[in-house]
Amino acid sequence: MKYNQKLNQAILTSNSLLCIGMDPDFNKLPMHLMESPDPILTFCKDIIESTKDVAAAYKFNIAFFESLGEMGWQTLRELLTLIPPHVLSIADAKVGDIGNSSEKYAETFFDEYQFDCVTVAPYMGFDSIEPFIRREDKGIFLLALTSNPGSADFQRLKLENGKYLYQEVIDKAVSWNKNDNIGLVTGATQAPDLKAIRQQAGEMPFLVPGIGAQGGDLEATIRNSVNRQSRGALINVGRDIIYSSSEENYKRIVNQKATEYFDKINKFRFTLSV
Ligand code: NUP
Repeated sequence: MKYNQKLNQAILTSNSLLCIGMDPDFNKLPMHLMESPDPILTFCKDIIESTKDVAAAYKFNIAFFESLGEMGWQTLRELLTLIPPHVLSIADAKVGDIGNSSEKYAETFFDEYQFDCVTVAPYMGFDSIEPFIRREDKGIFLLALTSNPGSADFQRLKLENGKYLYQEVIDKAVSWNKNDNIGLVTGATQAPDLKAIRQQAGEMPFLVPGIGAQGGDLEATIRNSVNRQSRGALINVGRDIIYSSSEENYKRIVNQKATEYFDKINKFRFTLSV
């Protein structure tokens, strides 16, 4: 199946734009999990179990798994088998290197781990991106205007042609999108700019982190980033959902929190603003 078809099917089948941010941090786990033989694995399994009915995608931030050593990669492999088949799996690894090396990153995430897509940094240009977009069944989210304060350091630099650097990235992404498998990472903390980015990017999918712990405005984010079909954006929420309770019954609370996001996101994308 073509990547874009898979992405659209994930959104339609789940009736959701919610992407669950899988960023497991040992120090933030509910205390009672310390008795489990593998607290991180148990936690992540519980999170998937409690959110899979409202999720369109899961985004695994690779740093949180790599930092666990070999166990981390093993955990990742096991967790990927638990993602429902219609749901999109995203490797948030922000890769991109000379072509020869990018090929290996593509093999790692697409073949060895079978992710549907990966986040890629645009800094090294087309040949660093091509190995990821060559394949029609896989996709990328290219960092455009990120959610962090440092995003202004480079992304908002004005070029000689009058555009911001991030706008140039978007224009290039549009021109490279022959296989319909490029999306953009656009931060929810940049909500006012998302409207213009949507206009510039056409129907391209967005991956939008920055809701919850980073304080992005959910309503403005949704209204400004969805495409003409009220789709085309995956709204990532990590800490605000996965650490919403540290009690023994945390699975129920996590489910409630994720369902609240699911409902609010759908309300904002399907109703006009007042
Ligand atoms: O611009 C970006 N902002 C961002 O927070 C691009 C990202 N990939 N992320 C990632 O999204 C970040 O590394 C983390 O994995 C997640 C946000 O998590 P949270 O703030 O919802 O907990």
